[in-house]
Amino acid sequence: MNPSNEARARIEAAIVAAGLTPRGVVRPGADDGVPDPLPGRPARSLILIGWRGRVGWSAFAASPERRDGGADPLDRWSRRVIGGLAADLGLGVLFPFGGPPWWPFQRWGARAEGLTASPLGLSIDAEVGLWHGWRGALVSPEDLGAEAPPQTGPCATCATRSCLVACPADAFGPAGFAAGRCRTFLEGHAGGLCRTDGCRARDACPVGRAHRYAPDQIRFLMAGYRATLEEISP
Ligand code: B12
Ligand code: SF4
Ligand code: SF4
Repeated sequence: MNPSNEARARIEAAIVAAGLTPRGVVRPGADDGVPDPLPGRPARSLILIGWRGRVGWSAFAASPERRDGGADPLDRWSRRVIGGLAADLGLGVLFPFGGPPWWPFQRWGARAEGLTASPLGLSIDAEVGLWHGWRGALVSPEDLGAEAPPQTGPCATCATRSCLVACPADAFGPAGFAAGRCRTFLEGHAGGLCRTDGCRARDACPVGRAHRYAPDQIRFLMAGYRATLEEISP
């Protein structure tokens, strides 16, 4: 194994041991604005980290942060676990939360795994569909490998586009996602199914059904999403 493959394999093994999933490599350019991971040593690679389908949820579900009743448990857990990996491996770390400004994780996901954009604004993977997300990225001064070629996105050939018609609040229009419409609907009496079973639009996509999040995962994320909506449009 050449040294860069060896370094990547070591980092990926540590991510898997922490219960998370390595989500490909990005080679940051000047436009990405990624800070040097070590003084005087520029960033040459990002390793994205997240969950694909249900993989990753059980590590968080068993964590003290999930049960301690404090604010932002998932973000605190991500900082502890991924920040811990960075410290152990001598790497830098970035998170998708904590903005604005926010690091462009969806754009990085397109480069790292060839993911494409769905009409919902979520990125879609040919295997797990819309059921994935990111929890952080490790920043390395080493070249850890190439970015991925684009996938053949399932949306390009999707005849039904069932995601777009499934939202009872009509929140997906020509101008993009209308977060205010979603919020008003979600908090009303009729929003019960979205609150308990998750976003109807995300759920309507036929791709990657076997990877749909676990029911408690969906409820937890929906509660967090409602709190965020309240923050951005009180
Ligand atoms: C802010 C935010 C929101 C806001 C958006 C409104 C606002 N006021 O800006 C609100 C609260 C409404 C929201 C809602 C949701 N969000 Co949100 N959100 C974010 C956050 C924190 C920042 C987005 C951003 O502005 N990034 C900055 C720009 C520069 O980044 P970007 O990569 O270039 O992406 C943006 C655009 O440039 C464009 N884009 C450009 N190039 C490309 C290429 C591809 C392939 C794609 C798909 C998009 C894309 O899409 C992005 C717009 O969000 C991201 C995390 C992150 N750091 O990206 C999560 C994130 C986008 N959200 C996510 C999710 C899952 C959701 C929800 C389903 C709720 C939930 N948490 O379960 C809903 C979905 C609603 C919808 N249909 O979009 C996931 C998406 C995972 C995926 N499969 O793509 C992310 C990545 C969080 C994560 N940790 O994984 N969100
Ligand atoms: S329903 Fe079709 S258009 Fe919508 S996200 Fe799924 S594959 Fe893409
Ligand atoms: S949560 Fe419900 S109201 Fe909001 S976008 Fe999804 S389907 Fe529409």
